[in-house]
Parts: sequence; structure tokens; C-alpha cells
Amino acid sequence: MTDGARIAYIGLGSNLNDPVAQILQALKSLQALPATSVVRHSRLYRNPPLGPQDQPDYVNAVAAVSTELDAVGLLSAVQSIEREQGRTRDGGRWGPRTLDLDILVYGDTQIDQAGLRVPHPGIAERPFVLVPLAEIAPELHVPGLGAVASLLRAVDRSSLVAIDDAGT
Ligand code: ROI
Repeated sequence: MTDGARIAYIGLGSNLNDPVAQILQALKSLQALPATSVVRHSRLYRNPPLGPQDQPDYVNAVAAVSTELDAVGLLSAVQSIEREQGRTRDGGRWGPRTLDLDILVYGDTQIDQAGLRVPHPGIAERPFVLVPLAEIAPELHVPGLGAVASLLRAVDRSSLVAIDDAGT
């Protein structure tokens, strides 16, 4: 279904099977989605796990996409990218994963339904979301939460390290 293009922000995360390669492949797959293009993406950031510590460090990034898919269509599209990249979630909800794609923001829409809450409920507490989001959209107003730049001031960003072009 289409009802005009919206800007949506997608959070990307991986901590298994070459996380940098997983994120780069996911960006290509987002660009290849129907009626969707990646308009901007942040650098990739290596950072320790939030939650259980007995798992590898994560690589996180955020992409801005322009899409004509509605939010539910975008959700099923990003879930199919997760599956294509062999997502395993053996560790459960807080365990390691090859690829996690979250719809952080979808235009100015607020959605609260089973399996889809937008804006994503974790945004305000998660430096690995706010730091890359602020890199590409500091002025963005997150519906119900406020400006990204103000949200960023409330989190500790010291554990995030931007990965350079050599991937180190
Ligand atoms: N921790 C970090 N650093 N990055 C993530 O993407 C991430 N995703 C998760 C949990 C397990 C909460 N921890 C994370 O789902």
C-alpha cells in the first residue's frame, strides 16, 4: 500500500558473524526494497552489549529511508531482511543476533500495536540508537519524546566508538 513518501529511521544492530559486514549488507538490502531508498546513514559504532554482558560487542548504526511503504509494510520488509541474513536469536530476547532492524521513527506517526510500537520504546535510553541518530538527524523531533539532540544530552555516549573506513 502506498500513501506518499515518508522518512523513516531504522536502527541496525549486529553482534554475530562479522557484524560490520552484516550492517553493510543490510544497508544494501534496505536500498533494494521496493518504493524505498536510503537517503542517509550514520557511521558504524562498536559498543558493548546493553543487557547481558556474556555476548560479543555490537555494531550499531542508523539509516534514514524515504519510503512509500506503510509502517506495517516496512516492518515486514525489514523482518525479511533479518531472515535473509540468517538471523539467529538462540540467546532469546536479550541474546546475540546476526541482525536486528528496528523501525525507530516513521514520519510523525505514533503506533502502538502488537509487534509494532513507533517511535521505538527504547530510543530515549539507548546511546547506541541516539548517537548515530543524532549524527544524521540532530534536529529530528521524535513524536512524544522531543528533539534528538536533547535526548542525546541525557545519555552516556562514552562507550561508543565510531568504526573508521578500514573497519577497525
Ligand atoms: N546492545 C547493544 N549495544 N546494541 C544492540 O543493538 C543491542 N540490542 C539488543 C540488546 C540485547 C538489548 N542489547 C544491545 O537487543
